[in-house]
Amino acid sequence: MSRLRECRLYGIIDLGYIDSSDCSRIAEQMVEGGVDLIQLRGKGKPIDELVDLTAQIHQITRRSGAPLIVNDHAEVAARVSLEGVHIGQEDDSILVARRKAGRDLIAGKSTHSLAQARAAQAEGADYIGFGPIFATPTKPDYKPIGLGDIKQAHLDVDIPIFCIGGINIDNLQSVIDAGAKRVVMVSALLKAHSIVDYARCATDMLA
Ligand code: TZP
Ligand code: MG
Repeated sequence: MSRLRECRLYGIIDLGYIDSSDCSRIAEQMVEGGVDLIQLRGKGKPIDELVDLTAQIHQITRRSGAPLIVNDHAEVAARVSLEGVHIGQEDDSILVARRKAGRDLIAGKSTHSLAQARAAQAEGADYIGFGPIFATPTKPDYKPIGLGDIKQAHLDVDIPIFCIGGINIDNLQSVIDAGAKRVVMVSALLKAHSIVDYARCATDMLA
């Protein structure tokens, strides 16, 4: 998992923002821009479609070495070569997700408080998402937790922490100043005029 510690920018290919037919092109651009870790998030999409898309994206990510993570569905990992699964508070436990995948892959967990961050580490998560830091249209029902707990999260938890939620180039420095070493970007990256340039700018700031 040492590779995970080196990751700074986590990009999510969210099918709520882009068409399935654009997945490969976007994965290419993320890789070119230096995105370190890539997730496919396809809320409500059939498993067969997620299997096809992850297989396509993995052709691209395997060349750069960026781990590919599938959101929610560990069963996809049982059918496609990919590196990890990301699960939420209401999803399978990490144990169940690993059992469904049938192998010991990277397991990430969404957390929305310091207590959940500590619990995820105790449960065996390899990394956590921590947020939403700011309000976000990608998860409109979640109350933002703000910047105040980021430093404490890094004291409480040893596994890599990726701050998430409403993060973009304009507010990234404030997130870094609050103690973040790693961030996730979804809409900011997917809506950027140039994903490559946007990602390069973010990775430079996080270096
Ligand atoms: N989990 C917490 S906030 C969030 C997720 C999946 C969405 C982040 O999306 P964006 O567009 O970067 O705010
Ligand atoms: Mg989930």
